Amino acid sequence: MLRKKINLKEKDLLKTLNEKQKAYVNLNLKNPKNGEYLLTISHLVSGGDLNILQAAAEVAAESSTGTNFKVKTETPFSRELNAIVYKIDIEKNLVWIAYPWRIFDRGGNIQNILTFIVGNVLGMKEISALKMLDVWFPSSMLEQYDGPSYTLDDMRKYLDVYDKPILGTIIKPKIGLTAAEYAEVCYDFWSGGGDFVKNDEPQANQDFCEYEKMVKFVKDAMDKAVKETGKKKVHSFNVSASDFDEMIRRCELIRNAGFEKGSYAYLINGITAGWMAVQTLRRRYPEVFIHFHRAGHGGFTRPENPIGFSVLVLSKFARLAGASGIHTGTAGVGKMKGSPKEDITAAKNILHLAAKGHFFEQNWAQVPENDKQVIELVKKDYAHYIILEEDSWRGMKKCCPIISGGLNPTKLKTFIDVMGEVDFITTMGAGCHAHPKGTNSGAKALVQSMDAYKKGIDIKEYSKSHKELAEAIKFFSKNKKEFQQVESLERS
Ligand code: CAP
Ligand code: MG
Repeated sequence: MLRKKINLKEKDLLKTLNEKQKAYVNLNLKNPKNGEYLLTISHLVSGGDLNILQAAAEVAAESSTGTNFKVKTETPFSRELNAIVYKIDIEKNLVWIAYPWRIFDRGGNIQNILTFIVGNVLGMKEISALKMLDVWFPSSMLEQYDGPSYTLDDMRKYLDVYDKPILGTIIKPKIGLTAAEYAEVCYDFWSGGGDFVKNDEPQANQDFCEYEKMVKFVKDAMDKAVKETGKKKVHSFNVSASDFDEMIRRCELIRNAGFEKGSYAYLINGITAGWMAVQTLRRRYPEVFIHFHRAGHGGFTRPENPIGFSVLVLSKFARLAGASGIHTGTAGVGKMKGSPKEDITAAKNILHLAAKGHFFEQNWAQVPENDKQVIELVKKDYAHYIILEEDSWRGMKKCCPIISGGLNPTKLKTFIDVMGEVDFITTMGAGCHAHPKGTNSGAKALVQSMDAYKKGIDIKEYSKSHKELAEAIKFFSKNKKEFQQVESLERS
């Protein structure tokens, strides 16, 4: 009965379309998953006096071949490239749009896709809400895009760290330390047992911390820590810059500063520096971990924003672009807005070879449908490490969730329990450097918290014989709001 009613409504809505709008709607599109289309689903509320289907048609037009009037210059071929509204849910204000992926610039150009599908349409009068919730790439399209090259698996091999998160920090204060002071904090963290240090996202070439000096002193600090601990270390350098030449200059400076391959990563502020920067780094430096920091993403992704796109959409494009890792949020455990449904769904979709999104099941493998045996392996996904190890043609490598933002050693288990697995990098800034006894103790507390988790011992119990952890618990649990409950992970 329900279907009938909605059909009737759909039929009524179809009658309201003008000639131009009709060319962008086909609610009977046969098999949108035939490989011809990139698929999107968005929450859409129309603007002005348009109904949802009219507004959706206007969005499909503006985000593919059209504009506000039907033009005389259309051709039979250009009409073939129209995006098509192929499904709507009137009650939930949801619209599904199919984009012939041939309309996108050849050569794997991510910014071009986003310019189409979340470009002008976000500014149109015809909508008052337009939020892309999920996106689906057919395997026929995946092959056109780079995907990650140097991955978390490579970093694990380099660090010899398996079956637990890579333990990292962000140097704080966010900015203001001299190069020597900065390197000192790196040394304190690494010698305390930490694996991974990153520049904070605004750290660049400020006059009080000259880039060249920072790089050199970090190398000295790393060498000292490696020698003393016998463990490899990694530093992620922010290479976001004023222009590509300067970005490349910084990359070259780092790779010629004597660092071992694998001991450095390139951090790029993907939202403010842009997708061309992300892809330039991926293509020029396939042997380096490309670390996508997403500062500014909140303008598009915050759940209360009616216009933009989801963390899932941003993260899936980062994998397509070839980022080795992207921040995916702490699912509300840390300081940033987020939820398990949003952040964990994003993390799993970029980590695994097949994963359920908010609406689409994304398969990152390029395996023919009739290859049932391999499809089974992909589905189980444990073969991810094997299936791509030997047979890279079979799929797109993993992109590592980077979990940061207000975490501290007392929250590590909470997050792992929400995530349900440990294949990620975690970076704790204040969570390490606010430790009452300083960075080195902060690092030790983090390592101890991880050890407690691995042994299945409650951190309070474990802290009885580990003083740095005890001090961390005392300090961080002072602030009650820190323990705000994490929303349960609703199964989407
Ligand atoms: C974390 C951080 C990261 C945020 C980004 C900061 O510092 O360095 O940039 O994690 O958020 O500047 O806030 P703290 P997200 O560990 O001291 O919070 O990871 O959600 O993109
Ligand atoms: Mg930061």
